Amino acid sequence: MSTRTLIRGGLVVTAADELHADVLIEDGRIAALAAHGSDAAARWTADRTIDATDRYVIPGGVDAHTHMELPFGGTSASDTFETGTRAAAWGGTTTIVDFAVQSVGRSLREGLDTWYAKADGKCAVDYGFHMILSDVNEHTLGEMDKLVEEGISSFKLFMAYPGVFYSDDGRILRAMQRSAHNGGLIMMHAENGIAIDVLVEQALARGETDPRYHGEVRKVLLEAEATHRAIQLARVAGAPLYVVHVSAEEAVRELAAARDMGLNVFGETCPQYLFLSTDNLAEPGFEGAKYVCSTPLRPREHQEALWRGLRTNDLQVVSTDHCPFCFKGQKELGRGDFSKIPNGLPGVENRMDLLHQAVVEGRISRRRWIEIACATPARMFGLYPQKGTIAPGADADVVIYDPHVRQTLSAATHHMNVDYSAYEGKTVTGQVETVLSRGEPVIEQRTFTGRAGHGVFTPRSTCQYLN
Ligand code: DUC
Ligand code: ZN
Ligand code: ZN
Ligand code: ZN
Repeated sequence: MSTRTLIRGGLVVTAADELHADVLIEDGRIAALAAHGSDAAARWTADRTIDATDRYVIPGGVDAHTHMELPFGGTSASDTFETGTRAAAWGGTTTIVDFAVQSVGRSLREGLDTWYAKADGKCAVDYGFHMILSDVNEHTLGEMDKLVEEGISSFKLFMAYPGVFYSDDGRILRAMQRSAHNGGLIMMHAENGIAIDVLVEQALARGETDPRYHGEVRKVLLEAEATHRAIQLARVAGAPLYVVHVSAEEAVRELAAARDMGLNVFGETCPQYLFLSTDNLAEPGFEGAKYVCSTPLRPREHQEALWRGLRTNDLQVVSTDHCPFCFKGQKELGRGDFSKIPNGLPGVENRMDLLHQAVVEGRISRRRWIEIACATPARMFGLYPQKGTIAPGADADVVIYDPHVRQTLSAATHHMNVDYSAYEGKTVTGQVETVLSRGEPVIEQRTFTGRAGHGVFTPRSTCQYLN
């Protein structure tokens, strides 16, 4: 039996348009849009009708960078696929692309199967995977081709974290050459980890152990250098490149220069780099540990360059790099040694609201909000138009967003499984009211009505931006 849902009276906002339209949903997909008050819309009947008057009707968010249950620094990210995707739904994100990890000495297959098992039957919203390459060798390279066919069309490499995820330039070049051939997109963690480790050792030897030194040793120049090097390697290989979690103005300049040359080079930033800074890392006592992530938070001046990059399209995507660790018992592992603080910030629940706040403040337009948070990540990672838009045939992943409500972000009210908020006490205007995932209500009037296992693995095609 077919179920029909009607969303009436809202302002439909996509990356391309804003229109007062009613939206008809049938069997989990968008069936049609018609002007609000038109004869066509007036004739529609449905099993359920959602009144969206004075609200926005937007595509569900696509967060292309999360780390649920990531093993890191002798502990594991505190959100499971169950708690993390539930929190995503609360925050208006209906698709995540998480990172499966290859362990050194193991195959991609083994790593991927481990991540399929972690997520299977647990997720509240749909999910895909990128693959982290920790051990590029002949076998791995062959496996990349098969993964692209399986819908895992992007691969993350690390120029940081020697001895853990790190790949040297030769391995990076080989993986890029392979991606040039199989259509995969290389995602780069661009920081010179070899140099950083020297600075870490020297800082600790001087007794500089507080969280703020995490920001000092992970220098802007070493992000810019690695970004530049990654771009040159990608040029040599003839491969596209997506640089993750760009935090520094100098790195944005490298991306802008590459794009001006016409290269398929893309950049992502994250809410923490847009809203937080080294001031947070320097909070008194050990509080700064809450803000330890890599790339690190930067001095406040860098925020303007990132916003500018988002406006000029030198940066195209805002993802969260959601990788939460509790302050108690996890961040505390680094008391007396900042290098032992597990790296990562919670944020999957906050992204849509923080970016809407940027709309309220006039930093970006409403359509650009949807573009950087929904449409472009979907296109970048081969999910469009199934995800990232509201158009006939698309999955009915739809958020009813109230742009007027003011809310204060806090660990006391968030749904992420972590004991602090990186945005504690911050007031923003706008809030998710109702969320549909493939037509099913998962949040209804700010009550969770979804279930673990509703979300399914979503295979992806290749990047839809390559020229
Ligand atoms: N950066 C983080 O902050 N956490 C996980 C991995 C990474 O690259
Ligand atoms: Zn209207
Ligand atoms: Zn990274
Ligand atoms: Zn990450």
